[in-house]
Parts: sequence; structure tokens; C-alpha cells
Amino acid sequence: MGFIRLAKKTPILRKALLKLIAINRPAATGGDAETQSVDPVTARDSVDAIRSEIEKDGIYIGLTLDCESLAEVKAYSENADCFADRDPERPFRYASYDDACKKYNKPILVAQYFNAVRACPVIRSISESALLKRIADAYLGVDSVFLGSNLWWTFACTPSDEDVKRHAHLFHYDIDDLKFIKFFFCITNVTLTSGAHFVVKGSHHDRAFRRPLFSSPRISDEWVEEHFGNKVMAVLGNAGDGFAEDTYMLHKGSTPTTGNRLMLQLEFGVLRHKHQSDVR
Ligand SMILES: O=C(O)CCC(=O)C(=O)O
Repeated sequence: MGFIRLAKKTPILRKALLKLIAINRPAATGGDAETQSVDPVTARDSVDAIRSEIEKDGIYIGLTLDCESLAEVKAYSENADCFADRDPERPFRYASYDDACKKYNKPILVAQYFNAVRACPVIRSISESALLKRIADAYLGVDSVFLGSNLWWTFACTPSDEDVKRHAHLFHYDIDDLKFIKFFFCITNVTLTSGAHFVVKGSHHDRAFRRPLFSSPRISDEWVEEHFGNKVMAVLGNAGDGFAEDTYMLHKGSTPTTGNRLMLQLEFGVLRHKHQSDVR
């Protein structure tokens, strides 16, 4: 990870590396090839339009997960263990949330499922979506690699300050790879009070708030409001709605007050590594 951080901080090095990788591994598909008839994901716009919107704003809203896949992910979430605070020692079933909070002696803010691609066939098929791969290739400019899935609950509760920070409910940016893209799908309805995701449009191009090499910055709402004002946007959606985001931009989750949120995320990058894997 140290190497990725160093390259991200050094635009010339990052550009050169991306060029080298693109020569060795050119985008396999790119552009608007035929859409697979069984693709679980569809988009409102062409791959080229999606790419240029992410390049400009850092985010594209307009993906949809088909109803069957949505129902299967939901069913899986009810029948498998999720893990409080992403801790493999703290499993529980969604239906037993209250008992789990008692058992682990805290209001659980976040719980993730592990090994989702292996354990849930429909998540595997979403991770293999030809459309997602084409968007990733087009945006990253290389034959992209699947880095991992993340299916997680964000619960309506009153969390500790430490959990708010740890679980990314303060503005921050990710440094997962030289260049990377995340696809998010709302598995439950996401409203302003049930887990809205916030982004600062266009901030993936901005270097002013980047911090020293090895710090993991969390940036206050006040600072973001003062510097970016009208570029802050809440991303909401109905179950099945999805968006693509370069989370090198400033973004954050929010703590729900009226309903729990279940989100599925699939990430693609350029380097082959396991830092974003949910395999435990
Ligand atoms: O929960 C969210 O909406 C954002 C999560 C996030 O920013 C992260 O995991 O890095």
C-alpha cells in the first residue's frame, strides 16, 4: 500500500505507471460493445458517456441491478452471517441485530459479509458483469482487474465517535490503487435519513486537501462546506439503483436514523492485489 500511496502523491510517477500498464494490458473491451443479454446490470447511458461523466464529476448515477439479482442478494443477506465492525470474531445474523449489540456490548454501526463472491452466486455474477467491466476498462484505460466485493449493513443507531470515524462517516478519500473505480448498488432504499452517501463532485481532481503520505485523513463537514459548498451532493436511491464512483474524490457515508442500509460494492483497479478483498 505504501507504494500505491507514494505513486498517488506523485502525478508524474502515477501517469507513467498507468501508461506502462496500459501498454502491457490494454483495455480488453472498451467502448460500446454488444451488451450481454444476461447481464444483471444495465445503465441509462453509453459506456463512453459514463466514462466522461466520471472523469468530470467523479461519479455516474444511472446503473440498475435487475429485480431477481436484487432479491437474491437480499435473501443471501438474511441467511448468512455478517460481522460487526468487519471483525471475523463477531458474527451475527441480521435478524438478531439487537442480541448482537448486547453480546458485543455496543451499538453496531457497520457489519460486513465475508467471502461474498464465493458464497453468493448472484454476487459472483454481478462481479462478472460485462457492462461493469467495460465501464471499468474505459475509465481506468487498462484491462482492469476485479479487486473485491463489499456487502455491508449500516445500521440506524447512535454510534460512538470512534465508530463514526472508523466507518467512514466523515469525509475522506480512498487510496486503494493507482486508479480504481467502485460500483455501488443500493439493496435497500437509501434516503437522506437511511444511509445517504455523500460526495464532493469533481474533488477527485483536487489536490488541495490531500494529506501527508501515511496519514488517513478524515475531513470535517465544516471544512468541506467552506471549500466546496454547492459541490456536496447526497446520493440517494431506491433498492436496485446503482452508481459508479472514483472514491479518490471526497466522500462519506452517513449514520441512518430511520432505517438500516444494505449496500453492495464491487471494486476494479489496475494492480493485482488483495487489499480490498473480503476473503477471510
Ligand atoms: O458508507 C458509505 O456510504 C461510504 C463508505 C466509505 O466511504 C468507505 O467505505 O470508504
